[in-house]
Amino acid sequence: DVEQRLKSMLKEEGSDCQSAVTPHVGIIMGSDSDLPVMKDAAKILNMFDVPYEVKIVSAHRTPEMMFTYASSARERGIQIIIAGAGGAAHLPGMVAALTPLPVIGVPVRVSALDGLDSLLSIVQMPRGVPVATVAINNATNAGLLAIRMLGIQDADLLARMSQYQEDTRNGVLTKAEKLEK
Ligand code: RP5
Repeated sequence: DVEQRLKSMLKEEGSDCQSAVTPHVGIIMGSDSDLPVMKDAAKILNMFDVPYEVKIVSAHRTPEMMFTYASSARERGIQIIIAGAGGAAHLPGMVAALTPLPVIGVPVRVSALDGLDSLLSIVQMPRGVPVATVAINNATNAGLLAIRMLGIQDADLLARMSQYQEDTRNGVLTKAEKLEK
């Protein structure tokens, strides 16, 4: 199943996968073919020790499941939904229409249109139904954005985000120094 596949993918990359009793973030995607992209969101949540769940939910192939998932997420304790899809990528927008929770959309590059189709399908939401859209295939940023949102109510998490930013900055400076030598 998808959680097992995610576990082995993350294990190969040295990132521990936690299975949570009460997930705070729901990572959903239209197809298991999105997993190689969407696993990067899980990696970030692992890094920050935030419990999450991962599910395949398709707006087109399993619309009833999408309805049930989105309309019950809040009462199950989910605080943020990260939704990835490619092509006619309706999943993030439809989920945002069905829940008051913040939804982060990840456009997955799948087709001949190089991901532009996915990006526009997700970002061009009508007024009143927002989806926070990250760059094409950038599930890492979806994970980081979720951490920042959760950090509003969690000072420790926000401090760790500041540390992450400092580490990122130091990484760039170290590379720059090496180039100068
Ligand atoms: C979308 O169609 C999925 O999110 C996926 O990105 C794309 C292709 O799905 P598969 O045909 O690979 O299952 O709904």
